[in-house]
Amino acid sequence: MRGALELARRTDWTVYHVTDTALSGGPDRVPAIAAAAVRGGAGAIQVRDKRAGEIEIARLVRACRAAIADAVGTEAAGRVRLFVNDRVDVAVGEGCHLHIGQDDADPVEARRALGDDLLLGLSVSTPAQAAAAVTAGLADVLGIGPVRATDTKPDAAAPLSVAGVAACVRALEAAAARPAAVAIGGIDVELAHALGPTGIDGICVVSAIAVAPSPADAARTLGEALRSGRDSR
Ligand code: TZP
Ligand code: MG
Repeated sequence: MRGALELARRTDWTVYHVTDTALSGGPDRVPAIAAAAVRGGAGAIQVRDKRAGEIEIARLVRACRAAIADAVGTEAAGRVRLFVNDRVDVAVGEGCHLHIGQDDADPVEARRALGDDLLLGLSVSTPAQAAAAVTAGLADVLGIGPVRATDTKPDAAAPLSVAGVAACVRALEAAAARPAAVAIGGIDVELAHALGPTGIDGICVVSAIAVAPSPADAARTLGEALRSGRDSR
């Protein structure tokens, strides 16, 4: 098994925060919010900014990495997976993990550029796409969504609902080396709890953390909600 898939297994995906520069109030706020999310238990952070160029995104990645290490220390920070959205160049340049959508970089090219040890995340919106991702064997973590419609990504695919997420997770179950799976899109505390029984490894959120009065408390509460939902199954 390649190193990245092993790394995915050693990752706490329970809460995964995707940054949003505009929602956060500007690029200077992004690292502090990412660090607070980690203090609240987030095990993965993705730097996502559709408007910024390569240099600005690389700067954001470095600033988030530094803020996380400051917040929790280098040892705990080493357990946090830092991703960049879409930008193969930044992932390779900064040595961070990469998340791509169905219409972004070619996963074969992305996998080749990342090598065996950096994680490749891939968005899937249907059980068929989830099954195809397993067959292709390139992704280490799948972002399954949107669970429900969200203003954060108005052009997202049709909402899956909790039942659709469960169907995507089932599509992964037959695989010997299955990627990790996180649900995304419109997730708040209530929906996090409802997703617990689907068998999902984690929830991926933008606004529920980025605009919360306390991003750390929001991350903590979301994690508790998913875990309590798992226990209730
Ligand atoms: N991909 C599918 S939905 C989404 C992305 C990036 C946005 C999720 O944002 P929010 O604010 O957590 O609903
Ligand atoms: Mg994309």
